[in-house]
Amino acid sequence: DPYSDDPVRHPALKVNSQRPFNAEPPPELLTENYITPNPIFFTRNHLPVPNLDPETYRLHVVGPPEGQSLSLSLNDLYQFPKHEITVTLQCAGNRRSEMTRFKEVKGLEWNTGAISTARWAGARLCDVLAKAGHQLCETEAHVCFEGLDSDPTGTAYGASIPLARAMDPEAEVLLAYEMNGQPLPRDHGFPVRVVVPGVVGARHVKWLGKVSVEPEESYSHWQRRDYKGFSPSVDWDTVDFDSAPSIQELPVQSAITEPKDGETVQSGEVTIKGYAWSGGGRAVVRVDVSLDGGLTWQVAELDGEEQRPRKAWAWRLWQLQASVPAGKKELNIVCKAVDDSYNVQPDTVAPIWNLRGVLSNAWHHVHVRVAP
Ligand code: MTE
Ligand code: MO
Repeated sequence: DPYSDDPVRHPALKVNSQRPFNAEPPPELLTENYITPNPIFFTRNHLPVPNLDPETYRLHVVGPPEGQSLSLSLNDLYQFPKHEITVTLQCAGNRRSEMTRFKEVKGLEWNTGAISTARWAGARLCDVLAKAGHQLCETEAHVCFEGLDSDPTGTAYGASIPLARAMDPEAEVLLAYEMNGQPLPRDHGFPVRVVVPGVVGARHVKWLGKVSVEPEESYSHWQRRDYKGFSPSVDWDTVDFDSAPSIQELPVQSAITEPKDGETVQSGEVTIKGYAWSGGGRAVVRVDVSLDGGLTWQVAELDGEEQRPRKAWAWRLWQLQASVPAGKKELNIVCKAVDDSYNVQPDTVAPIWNLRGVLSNAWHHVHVRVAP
C-alpha cells in the first residue's frame, strides 16, 4: 500500500477520499478563525504523501544557458530574504457538490470547505529565479514546477504559471517552508511548496523538487487535461482540453458557513456567517445576504484583515445579525460577494455547469427552519 506512510490526520476533517487523502474542515470550524489552524486546513492530494528528509532535501532550479542551475538545500533557501504573507488557497473543485446536484460531474464531492487561509513564509520565487540568472525577457515563457510525489509509473505531480507572474515581485509568489509559523505539515508539502497568491490551488505545487523555465506550459496532466473550464454544452465525447486555457486566477466566491443547511434557528434574531474571496488579488468590497431566496438583501459586516489593493490575497470573513421576519417557518438564506472589479457571482449553477465541476461559484443557499 503506497499510502501506508501517509501522516495521521485531524479527526474533525470530513474525508472525501482516503487514498489519496482529500478532506475539508466542517463549515463551522472553517470560519471560527481568520487563519485556518494547520491541522484542519483542507487537504487535496492526488498521490501518496512523500516522506522527505530535510537534511538531504534539494530543490533543483534549472538555469538559462547563460546562467547557472542551482541545487538548493533548505539552508540555502533560508539565505534568501524571508517573505511572509497571508494567502487563501482554494481548490478549483470547491463547492463541486452543488454542481453535481444539478447534473452529474466527474470529481471529488467537495462542499464549501475546499478553501483555507494561512500565513506562508519562504523565499520569493523571483529572487531564486534571479539567482539562477533568469530574467523576464521571454514574456511568453512559463515556470514549471514538479512535485516529489509520484504515481506507480513514476509520473510526478506538476503544474506551471506564466513567467511574468513568477518574476513580478508584486505578485509575491513564494517557495514556502513555513505555514503559520511552523515547518510545513507533511500533507501541505513538507519541506517546500509553491504559493501563488490569487491563483487556483492546483498551481501551488507541494513537495517541490524541480523548477524550470520553459517555452510552453507544463505538460503535466493537471495542467493540460484537467483544471479547465468549459461550456455547459460540452460533454466527455466532445471535450477538447486544448481549446480552453488552464485555470489561473479564480473568480469571486463566497459561502455561508453558519447556520448549516437543514438546521433549526430560533425566531427573533439569526446570526449568519461565512467567507468571501476573489482571485488575482481583487479585494472583496461587499457581501449581500438575503433571507428570502434573493428577493430582498442586506449588507453583511466584513471581518478579518484589511486587504491591500491589487494584493488582496486572503479572504474576508463576514457576518450579519438579522431579525427573522415574524411568522416565517422557513428561511432560504443566500449570499453573494462583489469584488473591486465589480465582478459578481452568478445566481444559479445551470449557466456555469461544466463536466469537471470546477469554478462552482453560484449564489450559496442555506435552507433552515424557524423554531415555533
Ligand atoms: N502538489 C503536489 N505535489 N501534489 C498534489 O496532489 N494538489 C494540488 C496542489 N498542489 C497537489 C499539489 C491541488 S489540486 C490543490 S487544491 C492544492 O495543492 C491543495 O493544497 P493543500 O492540500 O495544502 O490544501
Ligand atoms: Mo485542487
